[in-house]
Amino acid sequence: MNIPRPTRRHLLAAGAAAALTLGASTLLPAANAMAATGCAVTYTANSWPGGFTANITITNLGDAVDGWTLGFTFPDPGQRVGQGWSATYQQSGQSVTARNVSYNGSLAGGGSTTIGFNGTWTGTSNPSPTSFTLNGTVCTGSTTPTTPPPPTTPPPTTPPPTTPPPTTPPPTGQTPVAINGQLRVCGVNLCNQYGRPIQLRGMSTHGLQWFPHCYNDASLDALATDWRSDLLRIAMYVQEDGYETNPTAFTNRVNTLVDEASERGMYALIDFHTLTPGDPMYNLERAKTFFAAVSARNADKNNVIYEIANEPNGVSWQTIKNYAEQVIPVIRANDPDGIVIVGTRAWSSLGVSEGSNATEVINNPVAAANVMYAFHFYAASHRDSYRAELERAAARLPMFVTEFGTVSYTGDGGVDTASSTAWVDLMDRLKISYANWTYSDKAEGSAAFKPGTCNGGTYAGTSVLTESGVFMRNRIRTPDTFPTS
Ligand code: IDC
Repeated sequence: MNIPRPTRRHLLAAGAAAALTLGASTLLPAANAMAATGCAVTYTANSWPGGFTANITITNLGDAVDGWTLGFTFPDPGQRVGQGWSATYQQSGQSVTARNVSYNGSLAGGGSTTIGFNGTWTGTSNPSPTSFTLNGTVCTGSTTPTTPPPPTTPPPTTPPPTTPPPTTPPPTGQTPVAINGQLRVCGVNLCNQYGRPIQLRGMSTHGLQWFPHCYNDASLDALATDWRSDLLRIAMYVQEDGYETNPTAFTNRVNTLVDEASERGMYALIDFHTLTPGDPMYNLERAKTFFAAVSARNADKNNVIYEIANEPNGVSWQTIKNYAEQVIPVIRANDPDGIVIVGTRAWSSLGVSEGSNATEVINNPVAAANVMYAFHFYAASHRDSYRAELERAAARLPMFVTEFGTVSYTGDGGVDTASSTAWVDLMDRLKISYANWTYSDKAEGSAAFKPGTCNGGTYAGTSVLTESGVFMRNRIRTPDTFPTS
């Protein structure tokens, strides 16, 4: 029998090191198009006490594959995959599988792709996996050793954005959705269809049950074209005369507003606005029912983001995480690439307002890909210490400010211009997306419109705006700088 000799190839690994790889396993029948017949993997990890970021470059050394699964085993039982990007991860014990996402499933012979994840570890070291499989075939590429943990503070790791999908055509329109397309989380960033980090800036509705008349063609036109908003957050209260009183009507109302945002090229952030009670588990079944419906209805859209619990309070991060890990699969079953935003402890303050901090999330992230974490603040109540914690967290977690006010946490009172400016500057600098509370005419300081505005037909310009509205419109309507390649 004539067994072909394995061919030897060199692969230049990212960075300075060159890894010698073997294109082996040519014994597999070529007829099996889904089997990789040879592969090389380069695994690099930056570690700090308790956490790490891993990047994995997969090179297909055999026939082209259409769809792939990478398998590997962590050497240490304390190693866990957290937030991942460019692949869907599953972990069972120490075994991990990473499946391709839609844009990187086709790997030509000789083609490569890079995926990654943030992870946690508990042992005395954080060893790299040493054996990888691609569609069941053992890869013979070498791995590079894990960087030894630095003694104290973790490095601010911002994993590089993944290679953009090669075939994305230039945008055909100028709206935020036309330019950016389907978003995904990459490292700690929100990335557009070109794999480049972006920031979305926009407004939140008030409670749909109280201000239905504020969301109409004229007001949404003004939001899209006069404010040049990138997104509309649709705040659907669950209690307080909200969803629980008429699930069908509120679901329909949310879907209609998703359509209105879509028509105007804005992203739609569907907010399951839990507040009191603060335990999201109280609403678990309602959340599953609601998100099953809206994710099925909107699965084909590329502009929908799901916020599954507005402001958990009085509950542990573990409880919130348990809730998220039950609701996310319901969404993913219908809309696999939709981004999900998870509320954090203490009114989405990353725990700070209950004396904790972001470490509880960093060390125990939600076990799902394409997830971001919510941070909320009210500028007249929350200042330097909250800003510092958001900045610290944002170096390690994908953060999204799904709600903030320029006033006090009551939603009322005067605008704190200095603090609001510091906050918006910070979010701009870190490319943290945000939605301001509220695009409504309620007689309270946080509302953008003067009382009575929603009874008339004019929403554009500044004459209808409050001090908060003028401030936010000025900040939101400056040109976006979305990268397109
Ligand atoms: C407030 C509204 C206020 C309303 C109240 C009802 O501004 O008009 O009467 O809710 O519960 C949040 C919440 C958000 C609050 C807002 C201001 O997410 O629902 O809205 N806030 O208090 N978290 C911190 C502040």
